[in-house]
This record gives sequence, structure tokens and C-alpha cells, in this order.
Amino acid sequence: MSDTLFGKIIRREIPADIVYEDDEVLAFRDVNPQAPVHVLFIPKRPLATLDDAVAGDAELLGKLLLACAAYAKREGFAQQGYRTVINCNEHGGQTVFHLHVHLLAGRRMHWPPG
Ligand code: DGP
Repeated sequence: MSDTLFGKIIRREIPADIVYEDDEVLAFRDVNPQAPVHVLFIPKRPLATLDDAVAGDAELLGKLLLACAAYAKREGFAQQGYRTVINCNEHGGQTVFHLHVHLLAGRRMHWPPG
């Protein structure tokens, strides 16, 4: 099991505002939200970065994205739009080394990102 903060959230050792859970995926609100909706979708199985993913992780990666899309539909902002982001390693801005997909919504996003 992952020894990062997110591993502790999975094990309920530290609190989080959990908004979705299934056998393989957990989603909770980001502690430092960058948009009115900012949820992190993580695999329960530890995978440090996207760079560590292999072919056998394809289904899990797909499930993470599908969980984001289902959440957006369920919460009613899918049509208006949202953004998903995976930061990878230093230049990607990754700070927690347990793979996570950021789901941001509730405001217009800008491009390119800063
Ligand atoms: P990244 O920079 O892509 O690794 O994003 C990590 C995100 O995790 C960042 O937006 C802040 C969030 N975060 C860090 N620690 C915690 C925590 O203990 N709880 C919650 N809910 N979010 C956290």
C-alpha cells in the first residue's frame, strides 16, 4: 500500500472529503481547490506516477477517467465542461507520488496552463 498522504487517505488514517469509491478507485476533494469543483481520483493500488504505468494498467487508467466522467454527469456539470489533469514528475508539477487525476470544474479553464 502506498506510503504517501493518499495511501493514508485510502486506509482512513487521515480524513478526506470522499465523494466516490469503488473497488479500485477513490475520489476526494482536493485540500487546496483550484476551482469550485476540484476532486482527485486515485487508484487504490499504488502507482507513483503515470510514468510508472505499464500495459497491464490500461484498464485501471481507463476506470479512473470513466469515474471522472461519471462524476461530472452525476453532479450536473458535464455538459458545461470540465478539465482532467495528470501531473507527472517535477516539470509536470507532481507533488504527491501516488497517481491521481485532478477533475476541475465550475469555472472557465484557461489554455495554455501556467
Ligand atoms: P499534484 O501537484 O498533481 O501532485 O497534486 C497534489 C494535490 O493533492 C494538490 O492539489 C493538493 C492535494 N493534497 C495534498 N495533500 C492533501 C491531503 O492531505 N488531502 C487532500 N484532500 N488533498 C491533498
